[in-house]
Amino acid sequence: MLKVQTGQIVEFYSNSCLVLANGNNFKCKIQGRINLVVGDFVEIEPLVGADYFEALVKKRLDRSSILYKSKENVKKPIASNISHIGILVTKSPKTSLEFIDKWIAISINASIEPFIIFNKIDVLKENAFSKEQSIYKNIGIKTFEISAKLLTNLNCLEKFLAKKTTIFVGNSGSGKSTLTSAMTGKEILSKDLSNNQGVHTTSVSTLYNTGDMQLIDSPGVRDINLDHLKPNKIIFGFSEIYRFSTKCEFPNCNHINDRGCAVIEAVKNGEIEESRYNNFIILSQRK
Ligand SMILES: Nc1nc2c(ncn2[C@@H]2O[C@H](COP(=O)(O)OP(=O)(O)O)[C@@H](O)[C@H]2O)c(=O)[nH]1
Ligand SMILES: [Mg+2]
Ligand SMILES: [Zn+2]
Repeated sequence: MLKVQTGQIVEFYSNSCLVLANGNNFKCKIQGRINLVVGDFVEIEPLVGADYFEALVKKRLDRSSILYKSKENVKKPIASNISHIGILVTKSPKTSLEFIDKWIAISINASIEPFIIFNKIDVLKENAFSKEQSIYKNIGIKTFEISAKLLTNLNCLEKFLAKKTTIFVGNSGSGKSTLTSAMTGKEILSKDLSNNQGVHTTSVSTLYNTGDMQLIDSPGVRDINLDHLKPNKIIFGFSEIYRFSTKCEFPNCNHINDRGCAVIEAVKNGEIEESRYNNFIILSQRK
């Protein structure tokens, strides 16, 4: 067996992980204090004489992207090397436009491409998402309309996701597990095992390799917020607002009530969607 191999973390537990390297899954212990998450590319050293594939993680390779979450000011990585974030949007449960805009801002600030999946079209009238479609197509976001349950339009989505590493985000009940199952052909079980008090939770993050595409399923993503993003970075998640902001008369314009504000002007004449502007203000003024 090769002495040192390069692979990718496909499952991550609290202090061990599963690494896919050269077609084999290695159960790995982690040497020293390397900070690792699902999606990381690593160098491993197989253990000599082990009955099955066991190895030691020696080194992490550079990440192309990383998603963080922060809790009480501690920044914690959740998953890495993601190229795309698919935001699941449904009428029931209702997805707010603020949720969509928050995830667009998180994605763009992490150098990950966001796109939108309108789900559960099987129970909706045609054009039920026309308003949302126009808001997001206008700012250059790719959109899909699917039924994860009836497998409607999944072939378009599949084509788009080829060769990409994607994570689906959405409110509870929006269809993340149904869609992941449909895409991977695997039943996705609920990964949160909690005791009766709901105090102790164990969670596993998984990267599914489905031939052409990679899907990451990480419970840690659920409660990501914008805490680790400085308010002045939020505007990069609103590219159309950023574009106008460079034309404001005063360089320190807060785009709320200032004279000569090109952003407010653009909202007034319909060049910036009102919901996008409102969510920009909410997200950049928080705390
Ligand atoms: N009608 C309909 N129901 C769906 C669709 N996708 C998911 N569901 C249902 O919505 C519920 C929540 O789905 P689930 O995948 O568990 O959502 P998650 O919480 O985001 O993982 C389940 O009862 C699914 O059967 C869809 O395309 N159409
Ligand atoms: Mg689920
Ligand atoms: Zn302004």
